[in-house]
Amino acid sequence: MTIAQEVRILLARLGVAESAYTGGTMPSFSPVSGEKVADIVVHSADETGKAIELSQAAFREWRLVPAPKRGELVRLFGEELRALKSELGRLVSIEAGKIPSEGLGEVQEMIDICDFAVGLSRQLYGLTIATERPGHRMMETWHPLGVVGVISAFNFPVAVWSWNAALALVCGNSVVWKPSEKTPLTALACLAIFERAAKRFGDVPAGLAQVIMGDRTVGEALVDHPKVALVSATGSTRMGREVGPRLARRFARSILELGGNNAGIVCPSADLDMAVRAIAFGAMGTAGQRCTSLRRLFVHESVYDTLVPRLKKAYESVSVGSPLDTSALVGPLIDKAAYENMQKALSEAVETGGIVTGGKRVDTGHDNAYYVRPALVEMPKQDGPVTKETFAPILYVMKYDDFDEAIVDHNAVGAGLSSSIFTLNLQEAERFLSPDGSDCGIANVNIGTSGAEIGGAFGGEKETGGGRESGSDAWKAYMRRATNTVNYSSALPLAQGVSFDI
Ligand code: UN1
Repeated sequence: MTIAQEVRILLARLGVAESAYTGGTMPSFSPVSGEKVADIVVHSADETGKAIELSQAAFREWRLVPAPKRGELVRLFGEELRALKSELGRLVSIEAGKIPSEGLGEVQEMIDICDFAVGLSRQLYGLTIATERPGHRMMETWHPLGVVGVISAFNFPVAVWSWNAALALVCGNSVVWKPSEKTPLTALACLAIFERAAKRFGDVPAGLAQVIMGDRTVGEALVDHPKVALVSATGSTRMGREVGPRLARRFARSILELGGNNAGIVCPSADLDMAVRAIAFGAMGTAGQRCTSLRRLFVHESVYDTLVPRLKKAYESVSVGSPLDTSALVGPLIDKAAYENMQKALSEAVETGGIVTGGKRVDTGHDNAYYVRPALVEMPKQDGPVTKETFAPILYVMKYDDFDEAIVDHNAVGAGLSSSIFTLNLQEAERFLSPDGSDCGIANVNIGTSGAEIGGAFGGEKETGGGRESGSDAWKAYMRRATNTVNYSSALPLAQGVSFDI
């Protein structure tokens, strides 16, 4: 069976109408073999506008449904996802090239956020605040916000949408999703699964969750539409630099989840067995195509000559191959451009004095599929390509002798998403988590940079964009806050002691 044939079978099981992915103008490819698997029907800017109008109408109804009842829809969605986990996980492997456990893991992340959002639907708490006036009560109320636009990237084609959608829906919003052009099929599948849940729920307003397909003109129409209250955008810093100001211009809200150039520090006391495994998964897992992938490593000089050879061995032995019919741990890069960017970064690294292990293309018999051996690059210092994010499995390794300097170098890049330290020394660990330690949104001790749980707020600082999604109180970004003061006395005392007697 060809991949295209399997895609058809999976999409039929997932409930996607054939008309959405045949005869359209946007070809969709599988990075596993490079073959075309579908022709997606795209939306014009006009159709995007209509989808947003429908979403606005759905929002007006949905915001009046009690939050725990909204949670019931998300609970049903989680149930449908559980039932179709293997099909959707497989489609993620086909479309994004993830190995099976990571494809399934992504769907698990969707299920987990649904569970989280269901609980949240009974916990959209506001504070009661002490008022300075007698006979008054002050409180805050959280209200639904409006149409939430979601722009997602190819590397987490289903989980990132669900972090946003599950929260947005329990918060009383409607959702319009513009997926990556590289992963439209999984988006169609998510919507079809959602529709099953909506049918079981019964009274869901039409257009509560929608997907719009197309290139950046569709994304721009979403970003610029006056009825879209919030856009949550995941992608490159370059994309964020365009989206952020456009939203700010019309005072719309944004959640920006942009690039990462994540680092780890390996200290003299580190448990090296643990560090090797964590570094291997962080840097080579998902073929280095997570925004949380480990890209820079600072190793103390006292352990450098023990750790680095062990890492090189892991790099030389890791299996690279098809995620569909081998047990390889590293699948393909998403496309040719990703491969070329990787090679460019590697040659820049060599020009800057780097020594490369790995990095070569692996021949799988598919001309249009791009498999590479992950690259470990020993660098004399943090320079050249090390300071930029290259979305590929490249790990730059540098030696340090002074902990304070290692922290300074750790923070000396544009992005600020994820970070980790490997140490058994309490002072180093706590220092890394302290105000003058890691400047990232995620800082871990004895855990790699990637693979965050949904329960925490996810996102980062500086060029990563500052947005937070998923757990903790990230839900607040999807609601508007009203401060309410009620006077239940028969006097009218003014705040700040002001008198105004007429
Ligand atoms: C991303 O790469 O855009 O922490 C998201 C992780 C995953 C999410 C990554 N839970 O690696």
